[in-house]
Amino acid sequence: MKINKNIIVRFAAAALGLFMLAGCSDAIQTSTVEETAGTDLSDTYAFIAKDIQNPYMQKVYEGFQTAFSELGSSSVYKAPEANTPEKQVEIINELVSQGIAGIAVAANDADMLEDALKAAMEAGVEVISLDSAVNKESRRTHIQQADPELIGRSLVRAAYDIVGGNGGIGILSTTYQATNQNLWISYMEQEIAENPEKYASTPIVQIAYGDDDETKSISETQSLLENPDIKVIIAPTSVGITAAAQVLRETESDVKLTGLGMPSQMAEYIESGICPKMYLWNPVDVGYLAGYTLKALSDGTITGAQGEVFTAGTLGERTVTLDDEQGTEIMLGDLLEFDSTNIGEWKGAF
Ligand code: RAM
Repeated sequence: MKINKNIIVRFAAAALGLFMLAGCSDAIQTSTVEETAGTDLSDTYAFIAKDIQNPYMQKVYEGFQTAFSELGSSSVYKAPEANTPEKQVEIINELVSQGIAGIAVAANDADMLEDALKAAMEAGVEVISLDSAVNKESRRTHIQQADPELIGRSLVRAAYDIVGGNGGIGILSTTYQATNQNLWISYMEQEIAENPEKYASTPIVQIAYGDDDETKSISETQSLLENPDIKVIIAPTSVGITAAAQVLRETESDVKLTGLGMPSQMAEYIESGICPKMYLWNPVDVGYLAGYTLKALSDGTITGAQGEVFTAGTLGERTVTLDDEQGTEIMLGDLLEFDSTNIGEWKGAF
């Protein structure tokens, strides 16, 4: 995968208008899991999040719900209390037994959902993953938020810039099995391995796992701060980055922060300089694209094979492409960079 794609550095008016359109058409409350027992689910599509607490996942569901309201079908939000694959299996089995039309899952493990998702597809349920992929046998295709290689390399380059090439990196990830975070971390390691001279004084010193749980992310950040070699933390998770930012503010630490975060949650830390820059894509659009993809699979417009093309509502034409593991994926697009010059424009968006 090449990394010569443009990062959107400044406020992109067109993109902002687009997601506001997608994100605001339906006001929703998704802090609780929606009940499905006893309902006809033959035209209902489920988004299974990593866990119920995560505000990022709720943003993804906003777009998912908007897609299905445009398409005249129903959607439902399901999530386990904690981000374990076992609980996701229970949710999948329950939805399949209730006759759900399709499932998009942000997986808590690449392989452990395989039996349940294969059984779902055999029962005629359309299955895709988003955010955090399942293996290619367990899905028709995957919704890829932005180029994983670009994400990993951009985060390490940002950390390097923040410490001026002099200071170790601590990573605050999610769970040990999270496929998306692990893929991004592998590209962070590759960026350093391929440029040994540049990163000689900016190694990855330690990787910690906050499990996308605020309390654990706070304590893991405190542990990272006990290591005097760490001068910058990369948190490639919206839950982790906000927890780390709180700790850095409260301890008045000189350690800096970068990662993947939602502008609405991180604006104050970007403005104060704790997190000089961070990245994300449009989470609402991730869910919106997933919704249109599931519908295109149900309609038979696509099967999830490489080269197929369909129209994803206001996002326009999308093509199914090969991913790194010879499964297929549909790329959402741009990696957005946020810093003090543009955070004000984005903080009301997501
Ligand atoms: C967290 C989740 C998710 C990731 C975002 C950026 O909410 O772990 O997987 O994509 O952060």
